[in-house]
Amino acid sequence: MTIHVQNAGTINGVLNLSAANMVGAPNTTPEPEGLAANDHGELEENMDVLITYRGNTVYNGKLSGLTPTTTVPLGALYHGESIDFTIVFSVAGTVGNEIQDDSVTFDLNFVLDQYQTHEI
Ligand SMILES: [Ca+2]
Repeated sequence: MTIHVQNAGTINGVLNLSAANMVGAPNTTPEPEGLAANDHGELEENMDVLITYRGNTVYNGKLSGLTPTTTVPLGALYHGESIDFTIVFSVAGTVGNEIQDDSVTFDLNFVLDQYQTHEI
């Protein structure tokens, strides 16, 4: 997905990302899962996330690794600037039945902190 962000203010900033309210659900279990007895929704543990900002990879890991306390520093967002950046969600072909019909919901939180001389 492409996300458009804009610093409509008059001060340069540094944009940070975190996730919150992540809830996975098993829903139905249409076919046996290796851990069917413990099916708790394994999608977030098996979904890969690649976040690229200004051509730089700023996060490359599991969706479950994005937590309210895991701040991903995206980078500078200068006053008056607007940019698009991408988040790619994917699941490796090696993942088995454990994610069938699983779902996950979450929020993405963006925080723009005022520019500090040492950060940009
Ligand atoms: Ca499951």
